Amino acid sequence: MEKIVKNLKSYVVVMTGAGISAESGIKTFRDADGLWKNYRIEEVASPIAFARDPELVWEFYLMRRKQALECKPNNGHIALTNLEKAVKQNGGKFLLITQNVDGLHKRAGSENVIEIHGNLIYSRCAKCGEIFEDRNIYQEIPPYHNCKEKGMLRPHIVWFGESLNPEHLEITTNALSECDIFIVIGTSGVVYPAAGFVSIAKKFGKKTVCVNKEEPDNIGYFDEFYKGKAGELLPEILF
Ligand code: BV8
Repeated sequence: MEKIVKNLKSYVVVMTGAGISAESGIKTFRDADGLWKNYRIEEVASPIAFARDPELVWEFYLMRRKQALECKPNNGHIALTNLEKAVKQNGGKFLLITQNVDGLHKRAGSENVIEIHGNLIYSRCAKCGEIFEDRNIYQEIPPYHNCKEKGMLRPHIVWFGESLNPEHLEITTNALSECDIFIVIGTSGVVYPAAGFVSIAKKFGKKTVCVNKEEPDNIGYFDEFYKGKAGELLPEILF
């Protein structure tokens, strides 16, 4: 089968979404049985929702934190770890941008990863701002920080209406301007600014490739589209 990355001495940038974790048993957002079927986004994934009902928001995120800790990386995650190793061994460069908050890429061994929407196993103090690794499945919610201001803890997640980390955006824009190929895997192409990264890559004249179970919303920006499941396709077609 034709390979996506034909020259390993390239600068390869990959972006993933919830679809790459589906075969690990983690629900996506917008598929038929997706997360947003049981919860309205506005009720659980925005600062207003958190101010209005911190218990409901913590319930939602602790359910996902527990699930993420119980799940394992699948062949799709592992194929990307292997691609990163092969590219680096051949003098190429590699960056993995993920919208996912489940931490599975790092657990699969990916090294150069930026988690642009945060990570479920980190919490942040709403008062002192400290961000720390937190695997607790709290019984008492919302939890409070042990700092002197006793701030309420929140998930270290980028919610709707919140800006992404400017450093992540700078790394992403630089990578899209310098890379040879931009591969987008397992995302519906609905949420911005992430869904707009492929149009930036196109503006810089880069090769753009999509691997997805179905056509994403922004399919028009891709030079190549491989339809199927990441866990099955990636080990065969990446390199
Ligand atoms: C921002 C954390 C500037 C939460 C997420 C009005 C007010 C404010 C903002 C907006 C607004 N209107 C629009 C916006 C911008 C908004 C946005 O884009 N909204 C959308 C809904 C239109 N964006 C933002 O708010 C962003 N911030 O713009 O800041 C700003 C500031 C103030 C005011 C205005 C603007 C912040 C966006 C980040 C939101 N946080 N996550 C959480 O995770 O709990 S987004 C959430 O969606 C997840 O991170 C997820 O990763 C992301 C994208 O979803 P996907 O990963 O694509 O998942 P999905 O289920 O949709 O698709 C899965 C795909 O996989 C499918 O195509 C399926 O076919 C495929 N698939 C399934 N199985 C497989 C597979 N493919 C391969 N193999 C398989 N096995």
